Amino acid sequence: MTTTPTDLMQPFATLLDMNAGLITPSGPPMQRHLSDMRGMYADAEAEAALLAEGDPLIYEVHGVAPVPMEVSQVPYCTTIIHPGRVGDEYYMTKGHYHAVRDRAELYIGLAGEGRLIMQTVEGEFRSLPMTPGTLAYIPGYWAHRTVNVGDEPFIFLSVWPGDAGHDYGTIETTGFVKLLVKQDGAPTFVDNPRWQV
Ligand code: PAN
Ligand code: ZN
Repeated sequence: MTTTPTDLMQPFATLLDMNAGLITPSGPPMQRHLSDMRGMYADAEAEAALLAEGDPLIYEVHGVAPVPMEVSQVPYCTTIIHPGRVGDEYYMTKGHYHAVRDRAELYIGLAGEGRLIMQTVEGEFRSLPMTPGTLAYIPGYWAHRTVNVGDEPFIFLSVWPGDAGHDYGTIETTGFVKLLVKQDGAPTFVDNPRWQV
């Protein structure tokens, strides 16, 4: 029989405000302003104009659970993507692969309307709509980015294996296969001119 470790971790609970996306208690949120994502939006002129106007807050991440980043743990956090666009392109997260490529993740929609876009290194592309209650499963090997296509904050909870890690560099270099832009008033996918395998 497996015995209990002597340095046994204690159970704990935090409180999730499902409408606001806040977790209590939690440390200070991680904030991503446009200046933290330079070059990730296609319209460089629109990006420069917004930076000159005051560098808008694009998204924030709240309450990564204070657990060791080990495979036996399941850290969690909320992401709040504010409504807005850089040119025609909706506000979005940076997006990443997991550093340990086969690690999966669960996204749980809490508020607002978004899209979860995913791709493989070979350029296979998928998109899932996310609204409150959506349980979106991201299998290993799929890079993932979320996009706010509504007029309110788009908020979701993420849960993932603690050793997954984040690889942002690959996406910073190639971007995603498609951009999500507002065209004729509706979210529309267009090819990313900078995509390269
Ligand atoms: C999420 C993301 C979060 C922010 O918790 O880290 O939504 O997006 P970026 O990390 O791409 O900036 C997750 O997928 N964790 O693995
Ligand atoms: Zn992830």
